[in-house]
This record gives sequence, C-alpha cells and structure tokens, in this order.
Amino acid sequence: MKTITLFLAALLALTAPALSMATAATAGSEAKLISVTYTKAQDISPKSFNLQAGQKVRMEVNSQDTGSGCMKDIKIAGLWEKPEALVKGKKVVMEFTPLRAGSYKITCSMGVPRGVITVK
Ligand SMILES: [Cu+2]
Repeated sequence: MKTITLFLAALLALTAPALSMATAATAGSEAKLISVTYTKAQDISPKSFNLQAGQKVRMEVNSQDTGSGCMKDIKIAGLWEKPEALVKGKKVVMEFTPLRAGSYKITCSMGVPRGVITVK
C-alpha cells in the first residue's frame, strides 16, 4: 500500500510540471491585460509590474486627468518608445511582447522615471 502511494506521488510530481507548461503555452497566445490608472496627484498606479519574457502584453492607461508639463507623455524604454499623451478620458493602449529579461523603466518622454516593468 505504501509503495503504491509513493508511486502515485512520484507520478504526480512528474506530471505537474507538464501541466503548468501547457497552461503557460496557452496563455502565451493571448495578451495579458495590464490596467493602469493615471491621475495628476498619484501619477500612474500601480507603478511596478512583473512580466514573463515572451508573454504578449496589452497595457492600458486610463487617464483621469490630462497630464501637463514634464509628465504629460508616457513611454516605456525598450518596450514602447513612442511617447503617448495622457489625456483625460482617453485610453492609451500599448501592446508589446518583452523578449528579454530585465528591468524596463516607465518614464515621461524625457526619461524621468515613473514606474518599472520587471521581465523574468
Ligand atoms: Cu519629463
């Protein structure tokens, strides 16, 4: 009886990674949605994100205020180089697939940091 239990436990341990790999492969075909809110008082929220290399991402920034001055545009160094204006009521959509692990700064158009994306 004990032998059978051990055998089943070993079998589960072997099949579990295969199952999680299948899940990852399925998720890879669909963009992961990241929803961000922008206000003048808080800037973007949340400010830090963890992503997986190879996972397609759709990042939406919902502006509740219109950005002004230095922080009126948003971009992501290495992932979304085109500065997008933050306009009240307008949704900025950035779709990208980070391919390399690393730390990517979310900034204004001049490069002042406002958040970070960590890719593993
Ligand atoms: Cu700036």
